[in-house]
Amino acid sequence: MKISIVGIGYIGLPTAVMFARNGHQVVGMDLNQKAVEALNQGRIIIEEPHLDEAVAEAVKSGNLRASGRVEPADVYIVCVPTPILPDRSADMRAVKAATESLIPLLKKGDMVILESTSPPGTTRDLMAPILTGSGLDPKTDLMVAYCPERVLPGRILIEMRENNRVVGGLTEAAATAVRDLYKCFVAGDIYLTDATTAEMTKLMENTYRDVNIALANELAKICEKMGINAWDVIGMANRHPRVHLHQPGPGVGGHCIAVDPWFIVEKQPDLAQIIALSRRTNDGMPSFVRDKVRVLLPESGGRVCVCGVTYKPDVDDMRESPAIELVHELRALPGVEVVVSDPHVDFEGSNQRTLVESAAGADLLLLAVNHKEFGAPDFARLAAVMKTPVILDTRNFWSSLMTDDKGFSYHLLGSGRSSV
Ligand code: SAJ
Repeated sequence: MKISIVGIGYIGLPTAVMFARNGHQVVGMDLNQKAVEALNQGRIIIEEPHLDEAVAEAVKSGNLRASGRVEPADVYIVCVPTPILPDRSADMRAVKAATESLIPLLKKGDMVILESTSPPGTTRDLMAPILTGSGLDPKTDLMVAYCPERVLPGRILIEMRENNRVVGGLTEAAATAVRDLYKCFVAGDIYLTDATTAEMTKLMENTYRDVNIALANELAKICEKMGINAWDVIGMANRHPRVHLHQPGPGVGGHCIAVDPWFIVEKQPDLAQIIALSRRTNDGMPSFVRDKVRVLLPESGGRVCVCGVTYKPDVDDMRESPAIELVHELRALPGVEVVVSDPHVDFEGSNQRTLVESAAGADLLLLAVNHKEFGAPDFARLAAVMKTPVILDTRNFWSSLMTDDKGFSYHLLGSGRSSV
């Protein structure tokens, strides 16, 4: 089949590769000219393990290319961003524009699939009415469905193949047709439902994680007050066969978990109480960490070396990163200076110098992101170059390395027994 993918970012591009590998003719469309040029040369402009080789191979095979406009096809897959607006409602402009761009191209029997994470009701109430503009009936003339991705950045190519999927059709026939299409590369099970149920399912998966992380962050604050260690509590509670507490940290980032729960709140603000409170709890973590830093620094201020600014370890993605929010909040404190070290991104030259160079003269080393490069630093050298050897570890990444006398005053987020 000929497949047009609208949006070749973190999800659209790997999806395009999967279909191209399996014999379909795929054209990826993007408004970003750089993404289009790169793809046509078999290159990528994002960081994701093995995606570069997979793209190069698919382009070479002749099954994948890019274009600056949507091309006529049998299947249209919309993978555009749905960011959040300042009032915390979903910005659906890209989905709307992408759907409108299909109107002149649609013919009877075509499939229209939405993958973008969207508020419940989007496929039925936003897309379908736009699609009627083609003169075709979205229920009887087209196959319209919502088919969300569930892949974890860093493992996208593996999870795209292996994860189970949910397909929500505007009709049963649409859900079945879309399942049969995705079967060419999905090794997991594919479950069929209606579009709105599938949209809510996608949002609840990330909301479940957000609420669980909020619970861990609340536990961290409670344990600090009570002089115990939240990481020990979590480790032991998780030995229970039906308990899976998540991990505290300086906040929740990324374009999914920090955003998606608001799409439920938007629809049912009076009912979505735990969901909204969890979002606020996690959004409050950078300020909570800032207040800890203030206590650990000399009264007049000082220099903080922040280790890691991406939204999670071992990725180059800074979207909604709580570590960046933390940097801004620290800088708003009088007399506080911040230097960032991060080998994965260039944030004010963060990847141009070593950790030891970044930490020189600092009063506090703040571990914000547990990148593998920070796994076993040379603590002796760090202590020697820093002005005051103090550590605040927000990820429990270094506690096991602090057994010998490393010359540091070590503080752990979520632990009332802060100094080892
Ligand atoms: N985090 C914690 N504590 C934890 C786990 C994560 O503080 O115990 C933080 C991370 O540091 C990060 C944020 O949460 O800032 C999100 O990271 P993540 O690894 O949990 O998730 P994402 O955003 O990279 O990917 C999620 C995944 N969803 C779930 O696991 C339910 C992925 O499967 C989805 O496909 C993706 O969102 C998406 O695109 O929606």
